[in-house]
Amino acid sequence: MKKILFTVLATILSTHAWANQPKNWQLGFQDSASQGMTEIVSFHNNILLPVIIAISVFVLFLMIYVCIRFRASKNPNPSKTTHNVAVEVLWTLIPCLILIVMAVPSFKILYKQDTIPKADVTVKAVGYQWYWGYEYPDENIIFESYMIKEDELKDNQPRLLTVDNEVVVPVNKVVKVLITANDVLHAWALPSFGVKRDAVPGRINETWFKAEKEGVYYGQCSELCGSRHAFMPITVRVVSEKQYNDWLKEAKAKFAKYPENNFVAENLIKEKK
Ligand SMILES: [Cu+2]
Repeated sequence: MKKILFTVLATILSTHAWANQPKNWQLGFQDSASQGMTEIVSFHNNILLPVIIAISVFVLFLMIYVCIRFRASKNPNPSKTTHNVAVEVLWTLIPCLILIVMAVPSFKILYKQDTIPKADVTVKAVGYQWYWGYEYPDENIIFESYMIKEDELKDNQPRLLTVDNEVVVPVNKVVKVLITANDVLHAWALPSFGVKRDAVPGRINETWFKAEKEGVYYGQCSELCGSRHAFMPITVRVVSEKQYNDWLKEAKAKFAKYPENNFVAENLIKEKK
């Protein structure tokens, strides 16, 4: 009984408090933590999966039917028919229609992701071989984020996903992420937010998310970028507005890009422009 209770409790806790990371034997996506990802998951589960299953079952049925009905012993003199206009038109048109049915909602989601609302927080992520650099351009903050090695992990810190300096963002705020790289192609990807963009040297890509739940979220570089590609994880901690402001204060002291006066001067120049 105790064991059952514990399991139930553990399940409840594990679905509420959170670190969102891949789990052993996981099927499907990681839990969504943004509206964008919720839409992607719903598109996948409610439209794509049924269509894929229906097609697979239909083709399987046809193959089994053909194997039995037209086997050599049952059908010694096969038909020599090679063309049938009606069938050929149908098997071209029907797949086209299916693709269109899938494309419309898919484009809707894509365009929505592409329209970035007014940002509350801007974070710049720069891919390096092999770690991520982050900058909060409006806050005079810049830091690097390295993976924690396996033998230095603390309890509950997932292997290959934990970093020393996490990206911290407030919950329920629009976070715009500017993404670039300094050497080769990388990609900044965070499954729970439905976010994945290439980091291209000399070019800035942008994306956004609005995290709906506080917690820690993990992602990885998703563009093969060299021998330590697997060791440049992304960790985003979503916190309350107050905790975020506290973190900002701390981070400004710890990770200041310019001495305070220079930062003010820089902003004045920006405003004048
Ligand atoms: Cu990379």
